[in-house]
Amino acid sequence: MLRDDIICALSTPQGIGALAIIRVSGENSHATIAPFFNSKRATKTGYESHRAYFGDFSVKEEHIDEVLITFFDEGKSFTGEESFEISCHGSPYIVQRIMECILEAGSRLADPGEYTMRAFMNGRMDLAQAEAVADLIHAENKTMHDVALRQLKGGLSSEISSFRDELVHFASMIELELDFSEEDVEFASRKQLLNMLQSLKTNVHSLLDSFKYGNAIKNGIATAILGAPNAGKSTLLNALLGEDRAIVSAIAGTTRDTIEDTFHYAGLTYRLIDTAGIRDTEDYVEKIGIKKAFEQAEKADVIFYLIDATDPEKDVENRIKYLKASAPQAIVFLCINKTDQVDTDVTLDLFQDTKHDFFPISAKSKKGLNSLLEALKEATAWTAHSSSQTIVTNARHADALRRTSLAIDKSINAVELNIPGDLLAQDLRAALDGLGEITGTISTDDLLANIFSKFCIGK
Ligand SMILES: Nc1nc2c(ncn2[C@@H]2O[C@H](COP(=O)(O)OP(=O)(O)OP(=O)(O)O)[C@@H](O)[C@H]2O)c(=O)[nH]1
Ligand SMILES: [Mg+2]
Repeated sequence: MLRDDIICALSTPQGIGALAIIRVSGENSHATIAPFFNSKRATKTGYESHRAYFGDFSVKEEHIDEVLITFFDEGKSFTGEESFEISCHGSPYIVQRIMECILEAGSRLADPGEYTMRAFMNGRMDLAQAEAVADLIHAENKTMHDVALRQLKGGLSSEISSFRDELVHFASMIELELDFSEEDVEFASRKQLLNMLQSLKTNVHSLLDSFKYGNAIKNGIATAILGAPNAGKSTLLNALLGEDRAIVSAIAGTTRDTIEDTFHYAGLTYRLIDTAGIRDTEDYVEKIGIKKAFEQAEKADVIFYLIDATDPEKDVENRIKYLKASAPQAIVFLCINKTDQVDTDVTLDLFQDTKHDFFPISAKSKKGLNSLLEALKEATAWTAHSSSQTIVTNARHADALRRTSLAIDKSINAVELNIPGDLLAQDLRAALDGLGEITGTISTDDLLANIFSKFCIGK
């Protein structure tokens, strides 16, 4: 899969900017700029690794730009190959002309993620670290940034490797026993193996458990806004986002489809989901919207249930009971909206009997939203983690850990039941394979293509 040709790409965003960076990587790649780059210092010393050279980039008589080029020797670069970065002025015309020259001189456009894939193939990083590069670029909040950086520095990889090392030791002993099967020898103590498997099981489970946090950190904490039509759900969505994302109107049944957007608060990301107002209706489209609202509730981590203080529902207690039964995983916040329109004392009295905590708010005037958000922050503090803890954020890793965990259970079973070594060896191998998939010790071309195709071009 690894090709040894020279690749180039614009690594900074397209469009006008102060500067642009073009990356070139591959064996003997410096030859592609030899006809165009004229630098006084490079003429005297040649190119040294990790040094920047200032000079003119020209094609025959056409002076294209003044550029700064940084060189990296083979074995010392991000990709592990000889490579360099051209820093030029951020004009689309200049970028296009420089790229044309390098392409004509014998390189080709890089595929998405090809630099990182080369870094992986050349052993500069493992697969979990390569995936962390994409996570780091896409990190939208401090927590996600911390987790991605930790993974990039090998946090997850070193834990997985230490699990593998222990397993490899026992797996090879059991396989050795198979070679001497006639002689009834036991190279691996079953007691020690069992202890190791039990502790591995605990460790794998704790990593798997962290995926719940990891998923919330990466994709946002699913926060559904539900309630009767006209309760002010879309107004609340807009107020929290600070923009007119959803249509607001006094007509009940305005929102039909679900509307999602991300919202950041106190270093955490929430995926706010506005839904169709819940009521009995014969309208076909509205019915579909209401069904979708319940589906969102069933998947939500948090539900804001809005009640219109000017027109409260009669059977609030039952509604909340029903909601909590259909979405037992969710934390429900009862929000009494439009309190700007009513005497607050009367409202509080009205809902005092609900036996639930509730938040008097006005989505329109944004009154009470701070208290609601502070309560939200506290209720979702489970997504906070200690910086020393490794967190799994990638569904692919979680899937591999799940398979590893199954194989460990089978191995424990095999040891306890004193099952023949060949079957035990097979289960231990399966556990090793699951772990190996995470760091890429075991990978297929399809898997790699799938992972790296999601990267940006130039990374
Ligand atoms: N006075 C006041 N009016 C509000 C408040 N929140 C919403 N409204 C008004 O209530 C009406 C309905 O608001 P929406 O946000 O469209 O309500 P919704 O719950 O999304 O309604 P559907 O999409 O039909 O289910 C609009 O006229 C809003 O301006 C509030 O806090 N105070
Ligand atoms: Mg609406």
